[in-house]
Amino acid sequence: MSISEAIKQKAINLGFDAAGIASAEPVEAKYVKYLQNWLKEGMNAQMEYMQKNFDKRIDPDRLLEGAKSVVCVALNYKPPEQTMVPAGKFGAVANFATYQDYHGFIKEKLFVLAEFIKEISGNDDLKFKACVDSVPILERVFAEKAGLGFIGKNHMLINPELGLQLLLGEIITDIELSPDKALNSGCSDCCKCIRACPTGALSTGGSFDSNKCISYLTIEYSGQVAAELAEKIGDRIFGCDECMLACPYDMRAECRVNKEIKFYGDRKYLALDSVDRMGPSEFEEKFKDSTILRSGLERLKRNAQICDKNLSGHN
Ligand code: B12
Ligand code: SF4
Ligand code: SF4
Repeated sequence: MSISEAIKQKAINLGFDAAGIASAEPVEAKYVKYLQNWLKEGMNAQMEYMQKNFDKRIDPDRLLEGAKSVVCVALNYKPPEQTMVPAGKFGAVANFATYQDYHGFIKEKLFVLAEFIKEISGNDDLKFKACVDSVPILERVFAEKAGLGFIGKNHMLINPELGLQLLLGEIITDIELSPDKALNSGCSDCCKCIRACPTGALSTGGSFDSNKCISYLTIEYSGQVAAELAEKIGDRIFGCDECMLACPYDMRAECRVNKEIKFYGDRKYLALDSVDRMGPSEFEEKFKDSTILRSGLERLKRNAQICDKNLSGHN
């Protein structure tokens, strides 16, 4: 088995559902242009961090000098069971947030994988950078390049077998590995996700407007949500899965295999009155190992009020 194959096999043994390798060359010009326009048009809304580190986002060498390869991994989090919608006033949490915070979970495994790469390549001086979400790198573009899937019209990285409820991570390293080929697959003439998006954040022209995205509004945005958007949030208290759940690739996807990442079925629906009453210490205790903690109690309470209004039928 080649070193590259052994690394991918190790990633699977560590509990990832897919692994692939991309060269660390800068991303193609079409992606650079897309990102430039996206930022110029203010599609990043108030996520100022997206305006920073442009060079790093498109070129791994800016993140790790001498970068040669990017080992990309994906973790399937499609829940094995559907939680019943409880009667009463509850806010729905996006599936990724019904697990323990994935950032630490994936990063720990990437460090083990990096140690393995050092060992198998016999290179003690190997340089690497482990990335999950917050590192400025276009994760979906590298995952696509590494053959893990294709980028759909909902902008998600879609693997034909595993679907799109996938979390991504990467190891940028300075050793030369054999790159995989990108998949030859795509959405063809389907547009289900665009029709399913409650706010029109997605367009057939390929744009993605964070200003309208419920995931952005409920997780990242801290101001008051404009009334016409607030009513479209419905009962979504944290994140949004609509453009994924509408996708045929999700319907036929396998469910999560990894049983190591902690799943909290009871976080799928949060009682709105209990969020309203929640104090800081209860919030920290309940969500200490959750991505919900990062957004803070104030935002969660604001979202609960929006959901409450929507469920009461007046806005
Ligand atoms: C900022 C961000 C957000 C923002 C903005 C979303 C967005 N579409 O950019 C908000 C808060 C809205 C968000 C929401 C979500 N996010 Co988010 N987010 C990120 C983050 C940190 C950066 C993404 C980014 O670079 N955006 C910039 C824009 C320009 O990127 P883009 O729309 O994907 O477009 C690029 C390519 O896809 C491609 N492209 C796309 N369309 C087209 C069309 C044409 C014509 C061309 C040429 C190119 C092109 O070109 C662009 C490159 O420049 C990444 C982590 C990372 N470091 O990458 C996670 C990440 C993308 N998020 C993730 C997840 C899970 C989500 C949510 C599902 C969470 C939820 N359930 O609420 C939603 C999904 C929303 C959606 N449909 O995209 C996962 C996605 C995994 C996957 N399978 O794809 C990531 C990779 C985190 C991770 N490590 O797993 N997110
Ligand atoms: S996450 Fe929700 S609001 Fe955002 S693009 Fe997808 S369906 Fe639309
Ligand atoms: S719903 Fe259709 S258009 Fe949207 S990502 Fe899935 S296959 Fe592509």
